[in-house]
Amino acid sequence: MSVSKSYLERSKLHSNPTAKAFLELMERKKSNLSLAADVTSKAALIDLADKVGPYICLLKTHIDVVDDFDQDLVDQLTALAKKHDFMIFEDRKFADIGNTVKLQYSSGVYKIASWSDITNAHMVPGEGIIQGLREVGLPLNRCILLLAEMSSAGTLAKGDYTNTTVDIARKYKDFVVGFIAMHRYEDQEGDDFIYMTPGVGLDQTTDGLGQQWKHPREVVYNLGCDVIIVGRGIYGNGRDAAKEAKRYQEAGWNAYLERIAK
Ligand code: 5FU
Repeated sequence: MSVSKSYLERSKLHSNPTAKAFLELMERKKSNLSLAADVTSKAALIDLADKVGPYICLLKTHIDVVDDFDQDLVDQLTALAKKHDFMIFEDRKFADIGNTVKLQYSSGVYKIASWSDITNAHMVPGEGIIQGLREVGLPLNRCILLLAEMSSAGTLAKGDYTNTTVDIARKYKDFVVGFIAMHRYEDQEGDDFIYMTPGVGLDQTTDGLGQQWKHPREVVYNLGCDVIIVGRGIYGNGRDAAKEAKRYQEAGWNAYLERIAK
C-alpha cells in the first residue's frame, strides 16, 4: 500500500523521471508543501517564490494571471527552482481535444512544456487529451496530474467521473503520475499515484467564493494525500509568507511522518 510507504521508497516505483525526482526531492527537503502563488505581477511572483522557496517542494503557478509575463520570468523562476530545490507545476487545467492541447502546451505566449515540470488536465474531453499532452511532454520528461476531484463546493468531478478518471490514468502511467484529489483512492496492483490536494488552510475554512479549506493533518494523515497545496493561507491578508510557509511545511511533514509510522 503506497499510503504507508515513504516518498523515497515510492520514488523507486516510478518510471517517469520527473515523478521519481519529485518524490526524492520531497524526502531530501522534508517538504510536502506546494505554494499556490496566485499573484499578478512578475516582481511579486519572483519575490514570493524566493521567500517561500526554502520550505516548498513545488511552486504552483497560474502563469496567465501575471500581467507582465515574459521569458525572463520563466528564466528567473527556473533559476529559483535550482537555488531552492523545488519543482514547478503550471496549474493549466487543460480541457480540450488532443490536437488543441498539444498546441496550448507547446506553443503560444507561455510555452508551458518548455519550463513546467508538471501540469494537469481535466478528463472531460476523453483520453485524447492525455495522448496529445503526452506527445509533447514525454520527450521532455514531463508528467501530468489528472483532476479527479476539485476542492470547490458543488464540483461535478465526483462519483463515476472520478472513478473513470482513475481507470484511464492507469493506462498512461509513464506520463500520468497522479491526481488532484480530495482523498486517496484504493490502490490496484502496481499503483503508485501522487495525490496533490488544494483547499488547505490552518486558519480559515472558506473564502466566500466556493473554496473549502481543510487542515493539513486531515489531508495528509486522515485522507492519505501526498502534497498540500496552499495559497492564501501563506501569503494572504499581509501574512509573513516565509513564516507561514514554515508553519505549513512542519504541519504537512509531521502528518506524513505520523502516517508512515501507522
Ligand atoms: F484543482 C484545483 C482545485 O480543485 N482547487 C483549487 O483551489 C485547484 N485549485 C487551485 O489551488 C486554485 O486555482 C488556487 O491556485 C489554489 C488554491 O489557493 P488558495 O489560496 O489556497 O485557496
